[in-house]
Amino acid sequence: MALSSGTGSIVVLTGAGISKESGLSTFRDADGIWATVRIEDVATPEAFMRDPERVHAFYNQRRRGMLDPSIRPNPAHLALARLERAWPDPVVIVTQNIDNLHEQAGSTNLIHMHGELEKSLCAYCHARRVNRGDLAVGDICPDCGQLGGMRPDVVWFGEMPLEMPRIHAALARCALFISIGTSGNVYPAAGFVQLANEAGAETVELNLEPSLGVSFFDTSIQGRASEIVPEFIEGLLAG
Ligand code: BV8
Repeated sequence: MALSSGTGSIVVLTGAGISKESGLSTFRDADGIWATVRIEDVATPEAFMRDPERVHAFYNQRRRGMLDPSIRPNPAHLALARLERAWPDPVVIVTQNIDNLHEQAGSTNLIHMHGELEKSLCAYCHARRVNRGDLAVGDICPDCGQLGGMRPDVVWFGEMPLEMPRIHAALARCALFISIGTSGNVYPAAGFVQLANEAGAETVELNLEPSLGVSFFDTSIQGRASEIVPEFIEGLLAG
């Protein structure tokens, strides 16, 4: 088993809490995003059909915020990139986050199951492109030339998260599952710990406070990600 043997593949699930100390808001903390705007108004396909300008404004503001040079990876992101380089077996990060902080920290084996704010998606031809500017209703798709289909490449509620077969395959063979900075509110991500348990993996939660799924974890450590994640990873690498 990973914690004792120093081998075996690792799946890491991250949520908004890992990016909090980098300056990005979480969703369900008292000062979180859903405290000021409703999911139904900005994070569903129906919202986009009903009021695309409002949805574009919501994501354009978050994209500008994320791309501010002051928003940088914190020691938790950096510790995960070090784990990927130093661990003898595969380490994959499955992130619910749509920010680019894991990439900036140097992680490469990374799955953005809820999409990426730094990409656009055409609702007509499904082309994905890196996009760092504002998106608007009047945008024409550079790939198919159609008007009005450009959207942030983000998985909204009611839409299927990305790369689920790849995620399930990684969970089925992992020896260690680490969940960091997520409240365990949103499925299917919140159910991954149970799949890891079924695979016989050790399961660890590193979070500011116990998540809704804390009872499914073998170990739960509370604290700020920038402190407890590097500490945990150094302990893992020290064997
Ligand atoms: C799906 C992208 C099915 C957008 C997001 C009815 C109809 C349809 C579906 C459902 C339904 N009822 C339930 C569902 C399932 C639904 C769901 O789970 N709803 C919940 C609200 C009940 N899920 C879905 O809809 C998913 N799709 O089910 O599809 C399907 C089947 C077949 C075919 C087609 C479809 C899609 C879900 C994805 C939605 N998109 N994000 C965007 O970002 O704008 S989810 C959203 O919540 C966030 O993006 C984030 O990814 C996710 C989870 O939030 P967290 O990351 O956990 O953040 P949170 O604030 O909640 O928690 C932060 C934690 O960090 C806290 O615990 C805090 O204590 C901690 N913390 C804070 N500071 C620190 C810290 N920890 C450490 N250090 C710190 N410093």
